[in-house]
Amino acid sequence: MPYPESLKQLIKKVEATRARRIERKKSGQEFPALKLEERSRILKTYHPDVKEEGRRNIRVGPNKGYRICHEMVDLLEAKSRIDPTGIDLTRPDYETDVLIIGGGGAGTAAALLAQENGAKVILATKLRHGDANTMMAEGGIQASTKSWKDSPYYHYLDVMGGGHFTNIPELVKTLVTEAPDVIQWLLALGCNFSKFPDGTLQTMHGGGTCRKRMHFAADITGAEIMRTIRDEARNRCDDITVVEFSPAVELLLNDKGHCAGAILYNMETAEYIIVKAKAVVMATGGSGRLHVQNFMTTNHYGATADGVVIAYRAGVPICFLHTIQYHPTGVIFPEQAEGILITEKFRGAGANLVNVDGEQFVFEREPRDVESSCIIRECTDVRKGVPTPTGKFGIWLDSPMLDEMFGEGYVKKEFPGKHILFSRFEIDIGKEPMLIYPTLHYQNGGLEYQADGSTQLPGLYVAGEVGGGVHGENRLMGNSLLDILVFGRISGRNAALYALNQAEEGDLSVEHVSKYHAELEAAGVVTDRVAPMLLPDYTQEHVKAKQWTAKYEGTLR
Ligand code: MEZ
Repeated sequence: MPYPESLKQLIKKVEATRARRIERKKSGQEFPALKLEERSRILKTYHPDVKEEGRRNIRVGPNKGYRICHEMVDLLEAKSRIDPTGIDLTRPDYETDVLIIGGGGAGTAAALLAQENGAKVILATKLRHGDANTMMAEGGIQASTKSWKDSPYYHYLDVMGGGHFTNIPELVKTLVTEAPDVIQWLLALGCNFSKFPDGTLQTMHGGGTCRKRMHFAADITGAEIMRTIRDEARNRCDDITVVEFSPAVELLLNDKGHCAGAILYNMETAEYIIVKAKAVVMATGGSGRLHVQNFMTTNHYGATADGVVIAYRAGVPICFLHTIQYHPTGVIFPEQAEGILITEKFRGAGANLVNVDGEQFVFEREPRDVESSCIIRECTDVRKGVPTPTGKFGIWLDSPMLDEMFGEGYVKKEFPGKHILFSRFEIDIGKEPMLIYPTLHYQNGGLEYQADGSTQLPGLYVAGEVGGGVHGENRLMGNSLLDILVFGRISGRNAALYALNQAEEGDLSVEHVSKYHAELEAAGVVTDRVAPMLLPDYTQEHVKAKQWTAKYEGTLR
């Protein structure tokens, strides 16, 4: 649906201020960035994380008493999908050196490095290989590859500043020092980053960066990275077996208390599959599909926190899950595209955010949590949001100013993904601005892990969004694609070395699940919910009210 007349009228106000805003930018006078104290005041008032009514204490497990969002607590206080007392673990369906749970960027990078270090690998994934947040990442990957004007030192300071200096320093150090090698690795595998005519890599700013170190492939960077490493993994099929449509529903421990595999659920046949492994890499990604506080999300269909749930049951502590990242610019209209990411690369290139009067109200490259909070404030207390035909409020992201600054066709060339998406609604984003609102984007926290990828549970390694600590309380753009590759590679390698040199054999067990159930009961948790949830349920109440099937038979509904 193109913009209706009411919005076209409002766009005129954006156009009326555009020349002035461009002029100001060209003269080097940016809209002033917020001071640290102002940032902190705005975050404390407007960021969704601070809503006390949105959170409660977990009553069980290693982080008992930790206060996080209801949606995550609901899952951590749910029962297993299986009856742990009724399973025969003596005859596994598969045996392998390293089991990787998750088929996105982190899992695939881990598979490659585990294989290179001599391991036989099974990669199990809930949907298809590559159906993951990596595939949907748009704007870029940070790395200080330009040593004449940048270094891991500046990158480190940016990551720590973005995370409000709460990040775990050792993880950050690993992230930034490994970053340039990751870019070289991707290039060697055939990843097509955007380059200048002389062949040097293009880089630009992201929110909260002091140097231009964002590498990108137009606005489909994640898809290009995923294509590259997935092809490579599939080409190593003698050693890497990919099992699709088979999410993990529990970890297996052995009688030494070490991680020793997982139970998978075959989504086609509804069978449970036992995989015995000498080491496991957890790479299940994030949790946007929990729609915390009813926020829309950029995340893929399977982002339901499965890895956090099953590792927590097995005793792995969590951290930083009290913070969730809302990406400032999600589509708020047209409603068919609601929640979809509009890359920060627009703001990195200089596109302003403007209110219903066409006025800029925030510097476009504030860190994400600050930028999102300013947008929420503008649409609520300030009452200068743009009313959408669906009864919501949004803010204009002035993409046409980029065509005016850098030449006609710039937006179409640099942002082909978004240009195509909006053209389906007969909106040319080189000529008309986009309507945005913050959208649930990233799970800042997750499972606790060390810089070598290991966790408190021997034999269990972590990589990517399922882990917490490296980004502290707020991740900066482009450090997620980096995180999945840095820690995917490290965890894959170390899981292989552990599997081949250290792992001890033992009888398989799911005793920890029985213990968890007992703990739930002792804590007085009454629930019929089971977790991991695997897929979100969007069935509306009026539809549920008419789902009258008395008894399900196989797949018949
Ligand atoms: O790291 C991200 O989340 C990212 C690159 C997103 C984007 O805005 O493009």
